[in-house]
Parts: sequence; C-alpha cells; structure tokens
Amino acid sequence: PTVDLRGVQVWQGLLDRPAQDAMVSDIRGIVAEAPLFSPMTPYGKQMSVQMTSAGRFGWVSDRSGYRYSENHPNGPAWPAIPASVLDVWGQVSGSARVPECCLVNLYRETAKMGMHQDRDEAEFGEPVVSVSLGDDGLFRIGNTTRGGKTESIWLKSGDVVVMGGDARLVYHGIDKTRAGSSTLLSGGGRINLTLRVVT
Ligand code: MD3
Ligand code: FE
Repeated sequence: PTVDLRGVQVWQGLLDRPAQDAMVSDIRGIVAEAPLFSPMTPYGKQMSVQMTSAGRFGWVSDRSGYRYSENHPNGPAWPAIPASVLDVWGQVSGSARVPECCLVNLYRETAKMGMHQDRDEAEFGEPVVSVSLGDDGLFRIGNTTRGGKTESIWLKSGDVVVMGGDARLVYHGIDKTRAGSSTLLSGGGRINLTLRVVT
C-alpha cells in the first residue's frame, strides 16, 4: 500500500485509466440489469447515495431494516460480479475466499455517507475491499467505538482501499465529494465498489 491509515491500507492509483474505463463499462452492465435505487433507512429517511449490487448477495435497506438479500428490491437475483472487479480482490485482499457481494454506491453532487461500522457480515476476519472511481471523495476514519479523533484522506479515481485485521471494524464515512474533479463518468459523480464476504 502507498498509505496506511490506522491499519486501513490505501493503494493509490492501483487502476490506470484504461482499467477504470473497463470497470465503468462493466458497472453499466450491472446497473442495466439491477437498477440503482436510493435506500430508505429504517428511520424513514432516504439515503443520498444511490446503490445496487452484484454477486450472490446484495445490500438492501427498508422500513424493516438493513440486510443482505439474494434479490434486488424489484425481485430478480443480482448480476454476477465482473472479472475486472474480482481481479482487484485477488490482488489486494489476501483472502482465500471469493467475495459474495459487490456493493455499488453512486455519489452525485451532494451525496455523502455518515459514519458507520460494517458489521452485517458473519466473518470479520475477512477484509472489505473498496474501489473508488470518478470524482474525489473525502474518506474519514475513526475508531472501533463511536466518537474520538478521526483522520481523513481524499480518495481518487483508481484508488483501492483494504480494511482488514483491526481496521475491519472502524467507523468510517464519506463527508463529501469534489464535483467535477474527474472526467471518468459521463454524468459526473463518484462510484465506490465495496467487495465483501458475507457468510
Ligand atoms: C473501513 N462505503 O459501502 S468505502 C460502505 O466510499 C462504505 O462508498 C464508503 O462505507 C464509500 O459501507 C467507504 C471504504 C470502506 C468500506 C468498508 C469499510 C472503508 C471501511 C469497512 C471497515 C472499515
Ligand atoms: Fe462502510
């Protein structure tokens, strides 16, 4: 990794522009089969980030809570995780397993994601791998309990982040994105992919 922030490993510029373009094309295929949606939180508030998933499991949220589901809210199974994305997992995860969920998060202009832990998975020994595409995003990491000092880093298009070991359960979020900082996505915005073992 080029940066290590509290055990969170950042591989800056791991994907070059052609690799990013190929991945965006694969993501368009996912979105064509499994349309983006704005999840409703259990508190009844709409999230500002739009989402969809690939893989055996996708992440859904509605009035009955957050959970992994084998089906898109419209009913069908999720599309397969593209080889381009599985490749990145193979390069950086150090895991012997295959990811079961590729969550696709789309941040348009003012979207953000509040500080949270990822703890809906069964194996905290397995890492989470994230790929940033498009506009820069201000990523903030905290501690394994809520509150305390935090550190921030701008994630750029082509950066890959690995959260394993003690970093797996740290609070983290995206405070904002820098609109217009990248030409990768035709409509602008930031896409983040997160790869996880769920079961
Ligand atoms: C640190 N996504 O989908 S990715 C999420 O950019 C999520 O869309 C953010 O947090 C995004 O849950 C941040 C980086 C990330 C992902 C998972 C983590 C950092 C993490 C799990 C544990 C610790
Ligand atoms: Fe998260």
